[in-house]
Amino acid sequence: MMFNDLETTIAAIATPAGVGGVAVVRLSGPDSWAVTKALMQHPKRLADAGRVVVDWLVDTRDGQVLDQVVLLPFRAPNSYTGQDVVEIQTHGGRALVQLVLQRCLAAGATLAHAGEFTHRAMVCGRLNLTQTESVLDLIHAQGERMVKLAAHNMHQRTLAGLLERYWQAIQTIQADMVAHIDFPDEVDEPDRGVLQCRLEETLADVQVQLALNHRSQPIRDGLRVALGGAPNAGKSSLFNRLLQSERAIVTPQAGTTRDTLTETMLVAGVPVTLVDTAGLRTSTDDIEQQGVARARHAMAESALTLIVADLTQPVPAETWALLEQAAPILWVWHKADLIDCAGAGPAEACRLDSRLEGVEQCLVSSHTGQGIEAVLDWIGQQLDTLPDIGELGYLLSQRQIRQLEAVAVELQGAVDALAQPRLPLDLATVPLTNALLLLQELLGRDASEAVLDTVYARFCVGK
Ligand SMILES: Nc1nc2c(ncn2[C@@H]2O[C@H](COP(=O)(O)OP(=O)(O)OP(=O)(O)O)[C@@H](O)[C@H]2O)c(=O)[nH]1
Ligand SMILES: [Mg+2]
Repeated sequence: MMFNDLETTIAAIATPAGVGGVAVVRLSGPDSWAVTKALMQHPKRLADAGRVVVDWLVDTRDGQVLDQVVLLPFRAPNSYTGQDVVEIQTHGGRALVQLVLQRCLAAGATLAHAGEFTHRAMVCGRLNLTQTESVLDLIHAQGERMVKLAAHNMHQRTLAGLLERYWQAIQTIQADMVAHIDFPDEVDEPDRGVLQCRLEETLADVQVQLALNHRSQPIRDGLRVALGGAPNAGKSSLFNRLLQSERAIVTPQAGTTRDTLTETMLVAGVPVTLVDTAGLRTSTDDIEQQGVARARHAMAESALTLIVADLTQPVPAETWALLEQAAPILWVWHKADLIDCAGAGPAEACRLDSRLEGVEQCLVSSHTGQGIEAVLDWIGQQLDTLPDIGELGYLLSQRQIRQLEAVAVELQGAVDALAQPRLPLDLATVPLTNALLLLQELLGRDASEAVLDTVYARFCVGK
């Protein structure tokens, strides 16, 4: 992506489209103050950085006022981008904020590309690449846990610190090798065994981080929890009760839910996507067959499964078969409000069934709300196994994970080369150089255009 050069003053709407209390047009670049002044009724009021100004903006074409606005002026380098910046807070109307932006462009500003403000912050040294990426994570965070991790990284540069440590360790090892390769007469050949050990230590550290990050992805992407069971077991009712919303259709007719339905809620600060599915049974109806196939697929894909069984009915074979799943299971004895009714008998017997040995079970009624907390607690317990901020530091994105995996492959290559005494030392330095380049890219030093493009492509205009 071609960003404007830093001498160009850029402008964009920084708030989402729509009607709201306030909208923000942001300007960055050497002329941001001048552009703003051109629109102000009392331009002299914009005199000091950091002093909030209230004024009217005027449409220069007809002299009519546009809005009473709040102006936040910043002087370089003390701003988000590191340049002169003005943030114009208008009232949050779709047409109004567009008009203010248009007038800024007419007064000399250029429309910013997506992510261009943050890109400038990086170019001007206000943020490094890993902080830039956590700005993005913060904006896209769906739950409290991800918000805290992203903010922690912006604040503490945790990821940069970690990558820097790897970089230093690898660089020192490589330097020891190169010293001997370049000056064989003056520098003794370093002990290959010792070098190998040192590299293995760094490699192990990288692998621990990768494993930790793979395990923690639900904090970023959410956890899928499928509800499965027989038709009429009350899956959709439970789905609605957990979401506290009448999202799914519920009827006394077996086979009501056909397609899978998904909805996301937060549990312990982590996004949890509930998946309601069609009741499992053999059917000649083509639509229902497809629904059942989708239900099975949804359960196979989910991280957790809630098996819903109507406790007034015998448990059908298809429901028992769900116990074969690999994902952790909670067996929900449903319709607990009917427990005293005549039909409760079969379930009593089933509860003692040896097939349920070691399976967590709970008694739930979606009608009365009984046991709903227990279901949420169980999901919460599964989330307790996710590492906390102290252990994790920062949650890598998929791009960063792929890059760090490539670092691990290069380190393994160097370890393997060192393990073969007959191979010249030079051969072990090649993968180390590759590993250093990969780390440099992650840190945003010498980051290629392509890498920056992937990062900034996810930004919105105005950030
Ligand atoms: N007494 C009682 N009835 C319930 C409860 N939950 C659901 N029902 C009833 O059971 C019937 C089926 O409920 P649904 O939620 O549609 O069941 P489902 O498992 O989604 O059914 P399908 O979509 O057909 O697979 C409805 O008449 C509900 O009112 C409950 O906790 N107690
Ligand atoms: Mg249903």
